[in-house]
Amino acid sequence: MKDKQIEKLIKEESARSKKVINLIASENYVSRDVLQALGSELTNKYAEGYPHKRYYAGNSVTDKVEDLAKARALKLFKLSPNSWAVNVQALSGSPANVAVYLALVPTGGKIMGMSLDHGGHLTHGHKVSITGKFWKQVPYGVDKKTEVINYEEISKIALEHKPDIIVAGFTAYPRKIDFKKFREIADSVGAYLLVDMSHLGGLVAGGVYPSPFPYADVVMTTVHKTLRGPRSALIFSKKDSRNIDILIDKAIFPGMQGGPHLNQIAAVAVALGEAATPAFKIYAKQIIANAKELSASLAGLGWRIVSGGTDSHLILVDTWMDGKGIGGKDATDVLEKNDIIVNKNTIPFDTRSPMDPSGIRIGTPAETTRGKKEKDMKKIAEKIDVILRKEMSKKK
Ligand code: DSN
Repeated sequence: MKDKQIEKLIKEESARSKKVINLIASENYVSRDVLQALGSELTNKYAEGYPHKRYYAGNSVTDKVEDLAKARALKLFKLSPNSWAVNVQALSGSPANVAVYLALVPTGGKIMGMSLDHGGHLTHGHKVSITGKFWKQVPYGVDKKTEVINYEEISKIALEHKPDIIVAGFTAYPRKIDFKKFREIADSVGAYLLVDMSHLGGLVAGGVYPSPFPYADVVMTTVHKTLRGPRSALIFSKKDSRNIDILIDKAIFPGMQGGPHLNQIAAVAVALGEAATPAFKIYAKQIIANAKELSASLAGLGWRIVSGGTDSHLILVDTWMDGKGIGGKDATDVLEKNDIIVNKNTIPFDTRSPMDPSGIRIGTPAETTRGKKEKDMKKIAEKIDVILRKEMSKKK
């Protein structure tokens, strides 16, 4: 590169990321092909609008890129273009969720989503997010005793508040979601069902996590987590007389965004092609096997795992353990000093603050991409245990 300052920083980040054990549940390592597409000339082109209906001339090639990304997205999740549409222009997960609400929920309407401290996302209606300012959140959480979703409770809340849309899908909930039950609850109050499978896209594509498509009206996923692609999002909508797909296209452009990032869309197409291979199915299976091993090993070493385990790529560890352990911030900091990267995270019914919560969130997609298996997870659990206990003994 001619820009030596930025070149140096890119190299530094590359070296940092290679040196550490990366357990951020929402991160991954993309292929060279994805990087190449991201760094391509496609970044130069303005293509406001949608394929074959653009506002600028010169889009004969970009139309093919976007058509290909859409076709691959539908094929990966075994969706017929007659029944499902997909929008590939959302820049990332948060704007994708906002676009869905903009399309389907009147301003001031109700979004029923999981509370942040129970594993939901800011864009599920939290008050600090635009989604909590333009719409009103009806929060739900997990059961205090089991720390898993109690569908009867969710049903009661829905009947009481009559939300316009119910969001199923989370950033820090480790268990399987019963999408059928969510459908029944949504039907009981006439609400749309949005499944935010941002964390789960690669697991659903790999066939190792239940598919939400038989039940949802809209399914959103980011591409950069378990799907191992560039930062981006896909919004799938059921095609029927409600015209959800048309409303969502309009919400993305011209509602919220301008020119799509065609280099990003090309990289999405590359990642979707990779996710359709048999090797990806093996990868997805290994992500979960690794998470289960990490969870069991940490539990065996005396750490409390929220909900007692995991069915997915992530686990929540209660490091604080009612004052007998270590706070989430201290745990994250000391692990980083030892080249293990996790994020501090609230646990359900947390009495501590989000800046220093009671737990950490740990995920296996990134290290599984690097070829780690169950035996490596055992060693990682032992390392985490030694580091945290040493820090705890210093604080006594
Ligand atoms: N920041 C993402 C995560 O880590 O889950 C969600 O937006």
